Amino acid sequence: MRIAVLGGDGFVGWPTSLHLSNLGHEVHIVDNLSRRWIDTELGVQSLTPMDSIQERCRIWKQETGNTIHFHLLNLAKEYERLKQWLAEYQPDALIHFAEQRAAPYSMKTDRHKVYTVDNNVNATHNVLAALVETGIDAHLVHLGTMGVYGYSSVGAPIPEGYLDVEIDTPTGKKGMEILYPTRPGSVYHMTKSLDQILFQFYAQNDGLRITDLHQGIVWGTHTDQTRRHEQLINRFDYDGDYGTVLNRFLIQAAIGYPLTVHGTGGQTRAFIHIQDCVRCIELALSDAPKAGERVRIFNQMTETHRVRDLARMVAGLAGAEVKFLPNPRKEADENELIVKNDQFLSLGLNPITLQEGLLSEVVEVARKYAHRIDRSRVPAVSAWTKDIAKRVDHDPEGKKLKAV
Ligand code: USQ
Repeated sequence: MRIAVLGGDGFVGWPTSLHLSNLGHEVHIVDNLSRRWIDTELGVQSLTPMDSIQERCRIWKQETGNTIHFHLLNLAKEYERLKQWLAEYQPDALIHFAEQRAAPYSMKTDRHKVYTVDNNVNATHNVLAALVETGIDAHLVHLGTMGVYGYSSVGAPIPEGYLDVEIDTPTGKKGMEILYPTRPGSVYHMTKSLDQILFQFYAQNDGLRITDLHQGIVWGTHTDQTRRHEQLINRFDYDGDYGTVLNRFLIQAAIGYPLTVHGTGGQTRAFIHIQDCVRCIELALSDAPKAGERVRIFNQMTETHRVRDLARMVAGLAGAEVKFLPNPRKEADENELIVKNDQFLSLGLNPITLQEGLLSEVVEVARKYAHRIDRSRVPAVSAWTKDIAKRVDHDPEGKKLKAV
């Protein structure tokens, strides 16, 4: 297949591009390199040293003989160029990662909220409108998030995207299937909820073939393909905005920094290893919906864990101290979470669960590149409201925090 990986320079986009290229697909990365610019804005860098996208593609060619093409294009701002690109390359499938993906970054200031909505919603809508206009019958696979469901304890498993409900009508009860009600917990998660409505409309109105993957929190850094050469290494975020919880704990343990548990650490979340992410995308591609079919929604996660349990586990593994901090987010202190993921299991996913070997691998990578870490960038300083900002003012090492 000819596959466009939109956002193929990012944390999941890059290993996905390698995985699909390794399977023999013709891969085209379309990216505006915004994630690299955001690092510059924040004054942080990936824990791992990343080469330019062009150099990464050159090393891949040298290693495997396969070409990954790179196209510099801003999907949210360059609609006409996007249309021309689609008409010229006629992809069979598009994987859409091209969105600002950090909840704390999206809550930093009003400017960051506006940027996240502008970038994410426009990118998605531009892709949909351009597919209709060019008449290209490509399968669109979108990276959504488990966070669209929200994190209140419902006491029942979260289904894969749709909920069967019964409504009262004058002639009696009527069964209906609806999109599971969204309850986003950040502006970033809200954009993914909006994406769902855009998908529903374009599938129903224009027969676009769309799969939405509601992904959990990704952990790990390497996949089989990024391990092949030092210069194919994946990016690895540790800072308070882009680092995600389990990877942050592992990195913190590696550098002797107290593990930063927000609140009581009672938040239960869904997780998936990065190797399984790329496998899930392969599986989703192999099972495309037909025109006229409703949007196919998969829960792309393999297990759930409570944040404080993860902290205890990492502390035990790597000998670290755990600190319970004022929570910079507005979220439930404690929640239960049961999630269905039957569709990927039935397609053949054999989940990688939290294993000591893979956890230790992350700690090893963090130790190797520890000299690149700026400890002052570890605390999470983006507060969800102005009131919360007043409470979150010291880092776990007792230093006064300054928002960047
Ligand atoms: N947390 C801590 N300490 C930390 C960092 C986070 O206790 O140092 C807590 C947070 O308060 C939150 C939980 O861990 O309760 C998860 O935070 P996270 O930063 O790991 O994940 P989140 O902000 O939800 O976002 C990440 C990705 C996003 C993806 C989402 C999947 O950045 O792109 O969509 O995970 S999910 O969480 O399932 O919605």
